[in-house]
Amino acid sequence: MRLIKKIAACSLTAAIAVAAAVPFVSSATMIVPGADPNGDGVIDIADAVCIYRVLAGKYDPDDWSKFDMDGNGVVSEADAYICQMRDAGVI
Ligand SMILES: [Ca+2]
Ligand SMILES: [Ca+2]
Repeated sequence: MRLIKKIAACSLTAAIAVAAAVPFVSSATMIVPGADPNGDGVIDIADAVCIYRVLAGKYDPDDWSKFDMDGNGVVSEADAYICQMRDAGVI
């Protein structure tokens, strides 16, 4: 009985981990074409820094679409996270 509980707990943990990872992978792999905050043709950590500068109010861009990496219509930390993931080679 105790072994069954452990197996069930492990299975539940694995299912939760997969469910938590799927939204990040699916949204992070879908970078909108043309989205490139600093416009240098490469998505890297410098783009994440640009997004954080915008979010901090240090920079007011003319074209917000370049900063919306996932194309959800909102520029947020998630867009900076996508740049960091690309820079790290995860996506
Ligand atoms: Ca760039
Ligand atoms: Ca976005």
